[in-house]
Amino acid sequence: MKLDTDYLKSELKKQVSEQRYIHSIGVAKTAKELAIKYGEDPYKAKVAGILHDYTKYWQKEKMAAVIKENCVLSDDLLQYNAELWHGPTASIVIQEKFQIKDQQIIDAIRYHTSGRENMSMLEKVVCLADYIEPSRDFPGVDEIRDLANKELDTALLAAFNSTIQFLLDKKLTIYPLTILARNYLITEEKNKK
Ligand code: DGI
Ligand code: FE
Ligand code: FE
Repeated sequence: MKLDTDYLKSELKKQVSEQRYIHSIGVAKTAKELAIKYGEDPYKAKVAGILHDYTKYWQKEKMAAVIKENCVLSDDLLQYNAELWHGPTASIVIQEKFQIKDQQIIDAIRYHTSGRENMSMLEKVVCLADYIEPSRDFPGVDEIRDLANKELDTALLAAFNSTIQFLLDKKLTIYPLTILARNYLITEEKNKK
């Protein structure tokens, strides 16, 4: 059964700021376009895009409770930056709230911030769309937008490099999955040659 995406949007609107709502609609649109380009399901990309930041403004305590209650989520998350908590918690909350059972959509939401090794095509398009949707504006975003139309993996690698550089500059910890995601893409690229 397909969910009405206008309904999902109206529910998202109750959870986030106006700016975050616009961002999420942008991610949904960009993820759908990338999905079409790279042979993934555009509906799944749109749903994951709309809902990926659903819990972004939840209190830390509320997200921590979701992480502790759900053993599918690794509790090492709690030792890292709370910015990382909203993807995994959203992936849990939306299952009950919207009766979403599609594991690909759930994982695309769960890993949209950190990435991981061996990401599925849906995970890749949602993660990349999150970086390059139209309202995003940071140094280098246009280069990543150009790359996204030619080489998905190269664009995603550039996005992870940019995040890791940002974290290094700010002297913040780096979540291990982000490092593993980057290593994996580099190794894949070398193996292709
Ligand atoms: O939720 P968004 O703002 O749309 O984007 P996002 O889900 O990619 O969250 C990005 C924030 O998470 C960004 O400010 C960097 C921060 N962050 C903190 N620690 C890490 C991290 N991002 C990654 N990938 N890895 C980390 O270790
Ligand atoms: Fe996010
Ligand atoms: Fe986002």
